[in-house]
Amino acid sequence: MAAAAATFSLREVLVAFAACVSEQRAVRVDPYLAGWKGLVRFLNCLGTIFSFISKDAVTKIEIIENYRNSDQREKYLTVQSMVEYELANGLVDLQKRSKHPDSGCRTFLRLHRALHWLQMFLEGLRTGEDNSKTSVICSETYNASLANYHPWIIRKAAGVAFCALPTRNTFLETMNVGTAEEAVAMLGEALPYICEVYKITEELYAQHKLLDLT
Ligand code: 1PW
Repeated sequence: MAAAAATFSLREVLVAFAACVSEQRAVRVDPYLAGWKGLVRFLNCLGTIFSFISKDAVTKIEIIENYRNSDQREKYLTVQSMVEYELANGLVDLQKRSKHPDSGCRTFLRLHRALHWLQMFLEGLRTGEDNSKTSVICSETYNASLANYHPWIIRKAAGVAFCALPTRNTFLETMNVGTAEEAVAMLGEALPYICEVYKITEELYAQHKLLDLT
């Protein structure tokens, strides 16, 4: 764990998200998953209490990776091509989860919603006071976003995990980007990329009425 923490830098995550958007404003799946894998490593550095959170993200990443390794891999190159392919071939359960419980569209939507939380959380961290509590920033942003999609039991467990988060400065140092000031500067540089990836995906899902997939 300590060795992983020493070599891991949150910068890798942000570089991956920066590589997501193509010239045609398509969201590339591979760098998106690479960004998420980095996030999972980061969550694991924060302690075992976060493993229930990272476990679900790992499951979702693997489902989409399997599509990327299947015969249909080209269809899953971008989020746009995935949506087009799955909708055109009736591979998405639009009403309720039944024949296609793990469609790419449904699975990706879970990561997309979680990314919104991450975006708000990192923004709160970036603009927060030196001595502000990470646990408060984390739970406020969670309650305003992802919590709306979670049942009570998960909200409760998440709340317990957040209490274990260190103070803002320690947290910024865990990112392994340098000093707290350097980490804040990196966030300022990188957050617009995450916002862009989020915005494009949100618009695509809204356009196809996929934002409520169960
Ligand atoms: C320190 C801040 C880091 C933010 C990382 C964001 C990771 C978010 C993952 C939250 C997962 C909580 C536990 C699992 C819940 C699932 O039920 C839920 N999954 C997600 C990603 O929200 C919904 O998936 P499901 O049950 O509809 O397949």
